[in-house]
Amino acid sequence: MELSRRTFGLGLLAATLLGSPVGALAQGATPGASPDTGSSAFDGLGLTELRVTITDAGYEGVPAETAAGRYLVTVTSTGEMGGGVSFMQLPEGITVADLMAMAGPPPGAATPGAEMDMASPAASPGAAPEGEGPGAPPEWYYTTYMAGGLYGEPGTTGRVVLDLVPGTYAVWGDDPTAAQAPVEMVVTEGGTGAVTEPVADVTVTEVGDTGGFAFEYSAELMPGPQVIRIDNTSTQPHFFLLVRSEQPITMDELFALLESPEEPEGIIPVVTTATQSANTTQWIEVDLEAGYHIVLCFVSDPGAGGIPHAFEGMADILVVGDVEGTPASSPAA
Ligand SMILES: [Cu+2]
Repeated sequence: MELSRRTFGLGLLAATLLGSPVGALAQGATPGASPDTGSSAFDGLGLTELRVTITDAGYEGVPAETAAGRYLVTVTSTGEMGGGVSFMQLPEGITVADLMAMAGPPPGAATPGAEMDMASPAASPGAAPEGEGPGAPPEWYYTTYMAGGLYGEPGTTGRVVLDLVPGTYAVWGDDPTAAQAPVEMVVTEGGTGAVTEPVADVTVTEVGDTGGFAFEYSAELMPGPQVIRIDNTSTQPHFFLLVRSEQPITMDELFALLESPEEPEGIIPVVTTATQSANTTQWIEVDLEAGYHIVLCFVSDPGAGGIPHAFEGMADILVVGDVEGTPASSPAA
């Protein structure tokens, strides 16, 4: 499973955080994403609502057809594993079945011990497979419309505001190896819902072109609840993975962690969006503790041998709030 995630462009840190028992354990020990409190900064905007439940087998609440427009998507994860809800348009001739096959057979799948070999440093994200190799996303992945979405840790509810334009979508886990079966959803013309813009506390702009990408921040992230707007103005799709580090961490230590075959310790999931294509915007809400945070994107760059964006500039360490003199793991005052 991690093998396929890796060949799809995810590092071990992400593979560990996205749906592994370790991520779930960390989540249970020290909640990152907040349990549903019932209220939301997105309330009262008059947006069309879509409530999606992630189970270990698939999705509930995804309509076969819905009208184009701006949506408030509430994602509730009730299974043991968690999973993603990603809204990705399928190009003509591509079906949801094709989607799950697009990772291809894992290289060396027939070789006993292949999984162990993949855990060696030589197979780290820094030595990512070629963009055109088996398991690389297909070309259309970089041009199709992806509205974004949210990853749901087990037992949590999260909200995201995104735009659904007309077309045939796969609602899926943002990962060909995800446990959840993808669902097809047709978005028709003529939505009449509101197109209100949520008020954002911080805008994160994803910038760059093949070979170099970055997250730019309009303001510092602060402890407490806030809305983050994410604009992708770059030339490739991205996701926004935010985790908290219980210990202070440097960029050198972060990259050592990304290269390491060891499972990371003291890394608490906070929020992970589904992948959004170029020229899209989505809004998420987070409730942050003070402390060291890490922002990453692992979409692979086909123009640079399939290297994950994290190694092309999309890796940041953000100090949220005042952590001087207090352990980074302390709750926000
Ligand atoms: Cu990216």
